[in-house]
Formats: sequence, C-alpha cells, structure tokens
Amino acid sequence: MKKREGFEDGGVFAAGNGLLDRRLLLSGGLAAGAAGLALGQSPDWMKTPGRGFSGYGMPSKWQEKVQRPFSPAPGRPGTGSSRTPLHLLEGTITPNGLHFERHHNGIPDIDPARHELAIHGMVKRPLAFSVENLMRYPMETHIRFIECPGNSGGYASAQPAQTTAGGINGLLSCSEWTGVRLSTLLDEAGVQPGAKWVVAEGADAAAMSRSVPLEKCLDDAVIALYQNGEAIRPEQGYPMRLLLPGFEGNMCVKWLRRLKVTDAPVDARDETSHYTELMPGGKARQYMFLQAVKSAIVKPSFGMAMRGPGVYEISGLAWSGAGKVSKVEITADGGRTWAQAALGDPVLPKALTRFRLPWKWDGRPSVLASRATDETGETQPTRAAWVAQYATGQFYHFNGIQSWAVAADGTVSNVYL
Ligand SMILES: Nc1nc2c(c(=O)[nH]1)N[C@H]1C(S)=C(S)[C@@H](COP(=O)(O)O)O[C@H]1N2
Ligand SMILES: [Mo]
Repeated sequence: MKKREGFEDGGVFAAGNGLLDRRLLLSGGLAAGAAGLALGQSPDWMKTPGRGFSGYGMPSKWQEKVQRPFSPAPGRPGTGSSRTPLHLLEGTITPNGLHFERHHNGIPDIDPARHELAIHGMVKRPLAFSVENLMRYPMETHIRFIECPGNSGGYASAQPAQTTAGGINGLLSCSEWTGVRLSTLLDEAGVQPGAKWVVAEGADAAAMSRSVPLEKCLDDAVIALYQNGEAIRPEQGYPMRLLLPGFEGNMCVKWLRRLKVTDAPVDARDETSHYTELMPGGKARQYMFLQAVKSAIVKPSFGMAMRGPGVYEISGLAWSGAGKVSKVEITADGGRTWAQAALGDPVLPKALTRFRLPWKWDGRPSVLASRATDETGETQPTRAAWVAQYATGQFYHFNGIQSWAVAADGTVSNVYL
C-alpha cells in the first residue's frame, strides 16, 4: 500500500476511525510521499540505444508477476477457470490478456472462415451468418462487466478464505465490447408469435448451452466480435460470443454457433445442475439471471501490507447487473459508521465503477468494508443476511458485504463482519 505523507488534519473526517471526506481527493490536500530530488548519473538504459519494434506488444518484463492464477482439473487442462488479478490492476478496464477465463471443455481453435452463426427454430426465415457477413451489420460499442455466477462463492463457507481480492472476486472482468445487436438479427429472421426463449449454443467440445429469455435478446444483447478494440480473444469466444449485459457470465455463450428460438427453456445442464439457488427446504431456484449489486475493496486487501500509521487511499470496484452504481459507502470501524466514497467518472450501467476514499490510519486494528447501492435502490446485504436466505451449500450469486481486517502490524486478512 502506498502511504501518503504530508497530510494536514483539518477537521475533515467523514466517518469513524479516520475515514476522510472524499472531496479531499480533488482538493490536492493529500500529497503522495515522493522522495527528495536526487539527479545522479544517467542510468544504464540511457547509455545504449533501446531495443527495436515488435509486431504485438507485451507488458514490461518487470510486470511478469501480474498473472491470472488457475488450477485446472487433473488430466483436463482446459476445464476450470483462471481469475483476473483485480488487486494488481487499476482503473476499470481489464486488459485482454488478463480477462478471467471459464471453460467447460477447453478453448476451441476455430477457423473464422469455417464458422457460422445459425438462427433457427420459431422464426419465419432461418438464417446463417458467416463472420464476414456479420461484420457488415451496424455495430455498437459498450463497456460492460462479465461476472461468473460462482464469483466470490468462497464467502458461503464457514471460515473466510485467506486469499487475495482477485483470488476471491476475480471471476469478474470489464471490457469495451463491440458487435451487432442481437435484436437486429432476430428482426431479420422474423420471430414467430408465441416465441419466448432463445437457446444459445457454443462451438466448444462442451457445446455449452443456455436458455435466454427472448425479452433480453430483443433488449441489450449483443453478438460481440471485438474486445477492447481487437478481435475477441480465443479465451473469450473467438470469433464471436453472446454478451448479455448484467446477466450471469455463464449465459454469455462463447464461440457462439446457434440460437434456437423456442417457446420454453431447454433445461440445459448449466441451468439445472449448476448456477441454481439452493433454498431452505431443499428446492432449487432456477433461472435467476441477474448479477446483483456488489462491491469489493481491492486496496488494501489480503497480501498487502500497510507501512505504519498515515493516510492511505482505500480503493475498490463496484458493479450492478441492474444498472449504474449510485453510491458506495465505506466503513473503517467494522460497520458502525460509514462514509461515502468518490466514484470514478463516468459511472456506466452494468460496468465496473472504481471507488476511492482517503483514510487516516492510526495504526490500530481496524475492519474495513464497502457497501454499494445501485440506481434501482438495491443495496448489498450483510454476509449473514445473504447466507440466511439459502440452504447450506448454496454459493452462487454471492453479493454480500465483504470486509478486510487490518492488524496493528499492517497485514491484511479476510474477516466476516
Ligand atoms: N461455449 C461456452 N461458453 C461459455 C463457457 C463455456 O465453457 N463454453 N463458460 C461460461 C461461463 S461459466 C462463464 S462465467 C463465462 C466466462 O467468460 P470468459 O471465459 O470470457 O471470462 O463464459 C460462459 N460461456
Ligand atoms: Mo461461470
């Protein structure tokens, strides 16, 4: 954690245990602890010409520890997930090489010249689109998050997991997606009366399928072809994926090959055996699509160390599948008092929002937590309230309040409030 020196205490506390007013971030009153000026001899890298060009750039070699952690199932190298190291990144956009991955049976190597998207079922004109075809349709661009419904599921366990913010919440990424609005293609195919669902299928060896309400397909669903300006990565569904803003990541079918318009959901494996909500009494709730309002502090977080009392910036990410984040509150006294954090501009719907708040840490053990509210008025429940809604074992759709304990020695651990 970077410590900010030189802060003058001017009666600017916004909540208990040292939380400062968010407007201080704009006032310039919080100077970072820069070292005194010492221009010595030129460094080595100024004494010989630098290296040459490259066809496709890579991050600095000094950044090689910024990786997506993964632990695939033995004997099935392409099944499982890797996570975005949220605590090692800044801003809100996930670099393409660090977008989280969740594959049910590996990444197919699709030749775009031989790939087609079929639209069939309850339509007047079944259609097939080549990649080249699709590229000729009007495109639109949106910054949207994708979150696996299993993200942060560790919070359902009895003991808090001692792992990084990315390790817990990293089945979450945010990109600028460009593609063709699905409603344009469905209009062209002509949806028949009585149609209510669209079954999406991927061209991977899992042929992963999900049923999507027709209403969503006619609303803001996009056939995404580009991710942060370049062709969508193989890991994210090259040459095309379904993007359903705010809905479960699982429904954003990658390597999309087929959309079948139907009058009922198909009860695919991933909407029956997985991604359902186990309720008290043993019944499971199905077809819960929305990724509800949520937030996580990433700085400070597990694995980081605070270097003595002083002023620090608390920063994190907030998001909601229902729209824009309207407010993020932070506590430094374990939930007794809360202060409003500053939200990074612009706040976009169904996208990650960065929040920040200065904190004057006095060096005593403290518990930090964040609580987000979205524009529909939904606020994150406490972890205990979230857990109480479900049967033991349910871990999908966790959106409870998360908290970190800062010890007197500056180490950070995961705690339950
Ligand atoms: N065809 C196909 N689509 C898929 C998957 C898959 O395994 N196959 N995984 C799903 C799951 S569970 C999630 S959370 C998201 C992950 O998207 P990403 O790998 O681009 O992060 O894709 C979904 N789409
Ligand atoms: Mo997922």
